[in-house]
Amino acid sequence: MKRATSATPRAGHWFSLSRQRGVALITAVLLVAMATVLATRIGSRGAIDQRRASALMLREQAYQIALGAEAWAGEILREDAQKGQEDTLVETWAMPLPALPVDGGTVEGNLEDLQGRFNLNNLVTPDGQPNLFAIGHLQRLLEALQLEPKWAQLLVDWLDPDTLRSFPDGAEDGEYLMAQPAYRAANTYLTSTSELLALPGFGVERLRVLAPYVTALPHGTRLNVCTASGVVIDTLSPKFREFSADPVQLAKNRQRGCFPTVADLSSAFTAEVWAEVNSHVEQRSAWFRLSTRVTLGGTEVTLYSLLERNGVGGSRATLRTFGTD
Ligand SMILES: [Ca+2]
Ligand SMILES: [Ca+2]
Repeated sequence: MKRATSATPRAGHWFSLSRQRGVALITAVLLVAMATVLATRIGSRGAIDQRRASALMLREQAYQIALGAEAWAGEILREDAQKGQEDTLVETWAMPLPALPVDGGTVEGNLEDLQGRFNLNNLVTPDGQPNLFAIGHLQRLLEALQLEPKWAQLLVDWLDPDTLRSFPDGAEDGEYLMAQPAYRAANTYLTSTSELLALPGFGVERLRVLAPYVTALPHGTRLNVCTASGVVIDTLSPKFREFSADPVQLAKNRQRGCFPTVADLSSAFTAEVWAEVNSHVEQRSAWFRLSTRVTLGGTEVTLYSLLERNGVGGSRATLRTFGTD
């Protein structure tokens, strides 16, 4: 009995020792596992942070290069202004800049004369009145592009300061507040042609068709007939189809400079029509859009700059957007 009682504590001691060793071993294994997980996390976080930092740096670098290209475009426009008042497609500014090498990548760009497009903000005068000439022009342009002319009226309501719905095709707050989610008419000028998407049911497909022919400049710009598309010139007046039928011929005629000139148009229109068209066309431009694409490492930055050239040739960016114009 004595032996048996003395053997029990010894066996207990052995079990307890063995359990302690087991616990120590598990703790050690856990500690190693935790240290490994921690080290891996720190390592991968570090690599991600490093990649993020270098991507941000590349993007900033690309943006600075694009700003450099913008300054260069301003210089081209200034030199162009010194050569004469006219702005045509044979001038230096109209030549696209091919991809040029920069440190670690390339930069390319092109300038477009936005006064060669129909200015949507011309639809409403600064005192809030509809501009009948511009409305007629846009209606004809829409029809020529196989789109419904009603969008001109809807856009007038979107732009004009009042909340009186135009008849028959207008829409004001009453219509927009019924939408899900509800919104209101802007009742002010557009800053981007993409705002057309706010018109009820306009849709991306119509925007894709119309976008190359329209722009959103301050009210009152004239159409530069030296750079405008044939269809934008032809729709200046009803039943006038001179330049849209053969775009190849139009481009050929423009290889020698401005075509058609304002004088060409004055003789093409009847005196009555010309009296109306005359004050809406010219042969020069003050508004250009620069598209710059910078590729640097794996980063690509596209910058759109709206450039306004003043009377003495200096230009400034009045709007900058990334990715979409
Ligand atoms: Ca010029
Ligand atoms: Ca309105």
